[in-house]
Amino acid sequence: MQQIFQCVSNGLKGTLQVPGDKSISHRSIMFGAISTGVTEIENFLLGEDCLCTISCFQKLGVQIEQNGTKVKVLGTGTKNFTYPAEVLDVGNSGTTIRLMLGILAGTTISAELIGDASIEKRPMKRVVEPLRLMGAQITGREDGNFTPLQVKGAMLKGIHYSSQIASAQVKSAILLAGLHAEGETSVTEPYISRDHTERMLSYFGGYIERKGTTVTVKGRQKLFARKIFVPSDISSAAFWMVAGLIVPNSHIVLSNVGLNPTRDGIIEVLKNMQADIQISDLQNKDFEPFGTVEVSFSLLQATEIGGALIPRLIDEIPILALLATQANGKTVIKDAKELKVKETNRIDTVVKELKKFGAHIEATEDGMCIIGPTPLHGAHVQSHGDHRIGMMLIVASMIAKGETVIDGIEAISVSYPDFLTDYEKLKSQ
Ligand code: SPQ
Repeated sequence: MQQIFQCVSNGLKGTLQVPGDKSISHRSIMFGAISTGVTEIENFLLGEDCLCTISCFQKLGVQIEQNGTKVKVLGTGTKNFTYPAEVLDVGNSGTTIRLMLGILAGTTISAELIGDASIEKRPMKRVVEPLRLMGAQITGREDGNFTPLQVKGAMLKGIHYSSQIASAQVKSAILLAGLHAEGETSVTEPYISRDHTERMLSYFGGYIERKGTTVTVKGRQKLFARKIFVPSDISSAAFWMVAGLIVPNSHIVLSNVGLNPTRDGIIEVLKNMQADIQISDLQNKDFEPFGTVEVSFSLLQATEIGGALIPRLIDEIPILALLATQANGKTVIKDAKELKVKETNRIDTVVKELKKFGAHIEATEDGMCIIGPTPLHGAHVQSHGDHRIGMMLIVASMIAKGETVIDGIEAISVSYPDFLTDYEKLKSQ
């Protein structure tokens, strides 16, 4: 689907609560399904990715009731999963397929997992390999690196796994499998990736231990249903943080934004760039911190982003690249090779599409360099089917002089179906 956008003439103003966190929403269904009792979820993300997670667990016989953003999971544990009559289709969601492989590996169920054209290209060996070391039986295209994948439940044993990449999906798949394995399972990563799985596991009554970058779980644990409030997704809020900073005359307040320290790298970067950003009303309800984020139009300085910061803001790099086009000086983003295996190769798609607006941006081996500030002009661009590229392009259109035509706008429904409605609200206040 194609849509035409004009630049914003009078600033963006107002208060928004962006939808629930995608990573936490997925995990709330998964933990609800593998524990015993009724898990009641509030502010669940109704994005396509999370709806795929619901549908996959329903196909495994788990009862899930949905009423708007309130969801109930009637958990009876993995022992009561039933053989799915159909393949499990994860759509566009890397989190769904990788974490489900971990969950299914130690059950008595056999299932086939498939996804869309983007999922078909995303590497699965990163989870299949450690799961096989635990005894998992997984087959698939190119020795199990690509979908379709078949998993046949097996007896698992705990391992210690040292991961070469800081990936929450790799870590979570192994830990989830570890819950149904004999003995202890631990994962060490080069830097700490998002820790939602660890937090939720202990919130559901499980035992988990962290020492530095190593996390350990005990096998054969029992988990118990809980009430969950899903904070707003910082990765979705990021688009409005950047819009508020680069669209002249803007002031945006974002409420209940998840501020988990393993996800809040963007706040640190924005402060380094001298952005006018304030955090208030910090709360620590249940197991995930959240608060209010307020931004105003700012004159920004270039920065360098790399190392341990990368996993803390990996999904925000497309929108940070746009922000860097408006900052004074050369911004360097490095150590971010992981961008190449997301919904698209996000180094290539970001650089290619921002160049069309007139940005001075070049790809590097492990990231990109951006020189600013550069006035952008309207362009004919495309999302490449990647939700984060689609939303970044809409924000670019807000400051691009003239008309911007965006192809593939429907991709945004993966994580933020109401993005354009929220845009209208901020324009009209
Ligand atoms: O779920 P999916 O498709 O992998 O989604 C993305 C995204 O931009 O929404 C990545 F493309 O987020 C990942 C994130 O990059 C979600 C995630 C999680 O919930 O555990 C972890 C990160 O991926 P990884 O590979 O670093 O573990």
